[in-house]
Amino acid sequence: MFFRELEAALPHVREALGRVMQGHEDAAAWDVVRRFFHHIAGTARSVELGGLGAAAALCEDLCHGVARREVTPAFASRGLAEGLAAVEDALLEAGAGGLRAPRPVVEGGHAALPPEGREQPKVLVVDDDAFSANLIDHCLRSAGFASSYCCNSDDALAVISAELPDLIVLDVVMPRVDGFELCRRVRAHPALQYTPVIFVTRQDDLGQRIRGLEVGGNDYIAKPFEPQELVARIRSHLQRLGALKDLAIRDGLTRCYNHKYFKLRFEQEFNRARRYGMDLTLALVDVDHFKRVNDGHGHPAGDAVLSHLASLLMASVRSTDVVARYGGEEFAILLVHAGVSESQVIVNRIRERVARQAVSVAPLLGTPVDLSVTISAGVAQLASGDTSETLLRRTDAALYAAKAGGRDRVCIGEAA
Ligand code: GH3
Ligand code: MG
Ligand code: MG
Repeated sequence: MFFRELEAALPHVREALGRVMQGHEDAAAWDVVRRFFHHIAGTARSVELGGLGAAAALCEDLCHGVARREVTPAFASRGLAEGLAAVEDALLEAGAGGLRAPRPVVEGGHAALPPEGREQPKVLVVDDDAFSANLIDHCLRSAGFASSYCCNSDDALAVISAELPDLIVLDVVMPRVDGFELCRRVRAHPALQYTPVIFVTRQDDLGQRIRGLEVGGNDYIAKPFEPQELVARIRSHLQRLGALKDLAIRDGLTRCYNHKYFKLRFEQEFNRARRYGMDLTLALVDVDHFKRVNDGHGHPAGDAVLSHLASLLMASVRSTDVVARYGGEEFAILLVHAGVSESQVIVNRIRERVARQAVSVAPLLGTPVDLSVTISAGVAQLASGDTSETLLRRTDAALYAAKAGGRDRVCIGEAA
């Protein structure tokens, strides 16, 4: 339906655009063009053509820009002609590929919408030209980012420090504090050292691009920019940053969270459970006689056992629970919204699985061996008198009791 409507409107729009391109001061023609792009901007997202929607929104902005005398009709009509060509391409593609399943024009244009419950990446645009800032902002919002912009580079650092965006788009040429200087200041801020910065430079200005990299910028995009390219570059930088952040909080061998991150989350979850009166249970899991595995089969075999155990732990709890490598062969599990009795059941089930499932370890030379290990665990629930230290201590004491009691068992921490 959407495509048929567009197809029907195309001849009128082509004609109207032809008139405005020839320099006619024709308000009715401008209106036809503006309404056409307005319609696409509003509807394209819902038919999985988010990229086309973003491009149409830019075209609509161009029409407004002409009406407000912020851009010349000649400048705007070139952009509009490109916008129209994009619509025609989408129609051709829809005709070839079937009207029901159009492909997004901007790669991942629709997929860019954040999954439920996940926060949209925050992007801040700094550009002294309000029109340009608005255009970029609009384009980023259409692609699913939480974008905002700032037109005064004097205020920008304060805004950036307060907002701590995930990525910054910086115009180069700005009065007083230019983009390069601003980038230098951003990099000097401890919380912003790794925040990707993308410069908006003049076309073909190699000097600007090089300076941008020298002052700590990560990338550049030339003006007039291609929305699809800007969105693709931003997405790629954010992905890389996400991978980097993940690397910093995970243990290299087992891929579960590391001790440092566990401590942080433990405090957060402890405070949250306290504030909202929710259940929270901590479990500490330790491999029994692990030294024997290393001594008997070598360190790499021990590593394989730890890796396998971590996967089993992560697969056995809810995605909101936190599994971390607490020490060498000791793991911590934070069971959120869970009391001690259900946690005991969960941890005991894990214990049974570990004891049942041998890990097949393949040495470089020779035949694979099946290694069986057992685990001991201590489990304790947050009680009213607890601090995070006492909860940890009670859990540790329960683990000690499990070891002392003969291993391969789960013990409950004594009441606080
Ligand atoms: P218990 O049942 O009392 O816990 O005995 P255990 O042998 O498991 O405990 P102990 O603390 O005596 O030994 C733990 C061993 O774990 C010693 C250490 O070399 C080994 N270990 C720690 N980290 C790693 C690791 O990353 N890989 C391997 N392969 N071994 C590790
Ligand atoms: Mg051990
Ligand atoms: Mg140990």
